[in-house]
Amino acid sequence: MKYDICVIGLGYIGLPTASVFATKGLKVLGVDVRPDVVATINSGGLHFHEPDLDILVKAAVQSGNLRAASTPASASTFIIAVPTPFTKDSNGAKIPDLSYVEQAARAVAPHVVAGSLIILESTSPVGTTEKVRDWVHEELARSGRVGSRLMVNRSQVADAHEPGTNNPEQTEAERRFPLLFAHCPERVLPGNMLKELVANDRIAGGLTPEAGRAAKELYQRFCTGEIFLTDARTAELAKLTENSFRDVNIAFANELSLICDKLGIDVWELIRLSNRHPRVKILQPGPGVGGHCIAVDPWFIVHSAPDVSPLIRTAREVNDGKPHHIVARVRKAAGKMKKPMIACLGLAFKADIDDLRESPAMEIAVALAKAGIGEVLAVEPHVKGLPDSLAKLPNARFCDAEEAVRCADIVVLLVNHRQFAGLDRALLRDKLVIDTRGVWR
Ligand code: SAJ
Repeated sequence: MKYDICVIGLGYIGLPTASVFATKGLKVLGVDVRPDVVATINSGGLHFHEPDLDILVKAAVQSGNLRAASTPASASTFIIAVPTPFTKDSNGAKIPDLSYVEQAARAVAPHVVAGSLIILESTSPVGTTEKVRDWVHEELARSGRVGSRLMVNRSQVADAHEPGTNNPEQTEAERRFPLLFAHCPERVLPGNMLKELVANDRIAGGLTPEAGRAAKELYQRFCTGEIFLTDARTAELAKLTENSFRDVNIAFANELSLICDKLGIDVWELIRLSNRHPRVKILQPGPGVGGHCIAVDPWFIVHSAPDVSPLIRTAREVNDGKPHHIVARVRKAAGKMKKPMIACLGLAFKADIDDLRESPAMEIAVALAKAGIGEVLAVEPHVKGLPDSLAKLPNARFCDAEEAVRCADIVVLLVNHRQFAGLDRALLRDKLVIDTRGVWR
């Protein structure tokens, strides 16, 4: 059977995207390397929490339009939505890890036909869509589907062009076996994904104008926002720019919180008042910046242009430094107490979700438990038990919020989950409270 779309990677982006296309009547094959994820989705279930996504996935699977599998199959369009984490080089510098994208590109190659559209949705460093094209063509050559002697050296073709522009020239193989490549980054906010997936404006960046137009036409099947055409490199940098913009702005708020701690000023009041200026809109400080996007993507810019990105780098460093500052505050609060009970309220990377990836709250709870500053009573209403990195430590146990606060000497509010805002404040009396989110002011 030939599918309309084959989506590689059924995570936070791939699964909602596959499901929404399926509910619009397209035949979608979702591919994931994890057999448990494939089985869960085929039974109409969900392997992570996102409001209302369960209903969408169930509807998509029950309609018969969405099926999950472990390997790709023939389709008109391939969407790559796999992780792009960073790794460290031998000098400790953060560098993008494109191995999942490469694996996905090579895996779809046997299933493409002339005219297939291949879309990279994963947030990626500038130039990755071109790499996807080259990996696919390498596989085509390797398998003999285009004569390998036709694979002229692409770098020779590229040399003739201004670096940083999409190269309009094609290799002979590309002329004989035309494929359309585009980068169409997502912009959905975890916790509000379904609404934003449909309503947000999008960017479709083609390696060729034709590829951009084909991608735009596809997303118009469900996207009610405007879709802007550009080239792939601009689209790649636009996505990184959006998340870096937010990171820099949060870093400003976090730096203010450090200044206020030093000067004995309430940072929340300061920001509230400053924001009454018509052109000032300061974000909120917190225990640090988490998640798999904002804490990662700015590094992709820094990696590709290190000499000219000191602001973006420093913002990352300010935000990454914030968890250490909170640990130091807890240590100071513990003072000479012997093994105090420390309630850590929240482990997720932000409010009302279950995602612990790159979570500063987790980093803080683990650091407190490891340092043996006290006994950590970890509270996270959106997960079932202690995550592995805490479970293996002797000084940590899983609690519900009320029990943790009752037992605690020090209460550290790390995530502004709705449930914590409603906590009986009388329970906080006589406790040392460190509210990193300004919830209980
Ligand atoms: N945070 C603060 N203070 C704030 C706002 C956020 O400390 O004022 C923290 C949060 O607690 C969290 C982190 O920043 O730890 C990131 O949270 P977020 O809500 O700002 O963003 P994400 O990571 O959930 O989603 C972002 C969004 N990007 C932008 O808003 C520019 C989303 O639109 C992207 O689609 C997503 O990254 C992504 O997938 O790239």
